[in-house]
Amino acid sequence: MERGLLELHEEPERGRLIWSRRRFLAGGVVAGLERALSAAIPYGRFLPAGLIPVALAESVPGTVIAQKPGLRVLNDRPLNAETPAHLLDDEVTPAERLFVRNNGVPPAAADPGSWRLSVAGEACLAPRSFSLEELERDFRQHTYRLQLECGGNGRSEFRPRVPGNQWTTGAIGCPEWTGVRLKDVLERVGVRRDATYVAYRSADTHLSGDVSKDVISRGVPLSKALEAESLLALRMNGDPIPRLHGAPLRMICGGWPGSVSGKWVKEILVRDRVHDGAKMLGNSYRVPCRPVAPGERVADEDMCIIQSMPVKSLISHPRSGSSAAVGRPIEVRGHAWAGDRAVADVNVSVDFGATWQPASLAPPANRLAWQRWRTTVRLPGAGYYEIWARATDSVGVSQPMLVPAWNPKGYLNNAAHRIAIRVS
Ligand SMILES: Nc1nc2c(c(=O)[nH]1)N[C@H]1C(S)=C(S)[C@@H](COP(=O)(O)O)O[C@H]1N2
Ligand SMILES: [Mo]
Repeated sequence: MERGLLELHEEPERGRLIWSRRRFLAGGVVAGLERALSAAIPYGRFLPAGLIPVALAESVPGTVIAQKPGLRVLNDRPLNAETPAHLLDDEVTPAERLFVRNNGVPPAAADPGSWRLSVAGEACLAPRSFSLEELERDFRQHTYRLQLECGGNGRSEFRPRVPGNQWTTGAIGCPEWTGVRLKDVLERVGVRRDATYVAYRSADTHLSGDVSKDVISRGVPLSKALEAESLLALRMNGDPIPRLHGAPLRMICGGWPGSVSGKWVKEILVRDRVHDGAKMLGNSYRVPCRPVAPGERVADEDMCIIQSMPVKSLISHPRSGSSAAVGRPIEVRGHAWAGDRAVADVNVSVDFGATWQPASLAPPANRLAWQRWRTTVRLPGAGYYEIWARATDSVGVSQPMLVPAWNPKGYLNNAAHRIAIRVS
């Protein structure tokens, strides 16, 4: 079972072992932690009261999927699986390391030769359909690396707990997508002046078996759909899109919650209003427009649709829980991303946030692609350490150290990533 970092607080036995009731650090608390970790904590004096060491909170891997060795399955109906951070070290996420988030049952393997995309909706001037061959032949193909992050990535850390897949940090990836620009297709059909939203409908089927129900049908405002990087993708990493990831045709709008990037797309709808398809309303992919108390019930009209995802980073190397030799500098690297924005800097701490050192940060391969960062850290002696990484976006917004604003479905947790390292 998955465990959030905070869950150990709720386990009285372990909690007593770790923290005194008074919740401030007595020397004895660090000693207790050192016993639990079987290691000294050289920076123990900086350990924030109440913080559970990552090494004590990390979960055991669950079941795996054949095509995706190492991924943790969170649910097998519908299939949902996340990628451990150390398997996200590639610049371009390979298919076998991309998380899977299904809301329903994927369609059976489709024949790309007979697949048709219909483009319609009340604000579409000349509705028509396209074969995939027409999309490839009659439109310019564009290739971009685009981040795909589930809006619920990090959900497992919200308290009180919220329903849904208990993602830790692994519902993120940045494959390379090739296809036609949504903009070019919309230009071909023409859109009315009152066009406001562009949405998808897909071929997957509802878990209830009711074929009249859409599993999920979401979209983006016209302005996002018209961006150069918004694609109807036919290929992922140079190959036809894998079945689990939306073969043969998928909408991709990078930097927004993954749910706007429809898989197995059959229809594009140009709407004259905010799209009202499945999972556009209620608590789905919406958060309170203003902060609420944890656990509070929020009225429908006070919920706002998630747009750009917030700034975030991941430590993809070294692997959490690994060991290093005394005196050896350690290369630390990962990726950082910031939704529609770029990342401005990434800082790393090895002393529980007392001091930070800047990492070098590469520019994105293109807009909406994650950015590689790296640095070298020195750990002063044997013992237990945590490496923390924290990114800041182009307008100066940083990741929080703690879980941000609670919301009913547990979206947008961009708290800084922490890994455990033992030096011996
Ligand atoms: N048709 C369809 N599209 C979908 C989904 C789905 O269940 N059905 N899941 C969405 C969600 S919530 C996410 S996070 C991404 C996940 O993409 P992936 O499974 O390729 O990683 O696809 C989105 N597109
Ligand atoms: Mo998602």
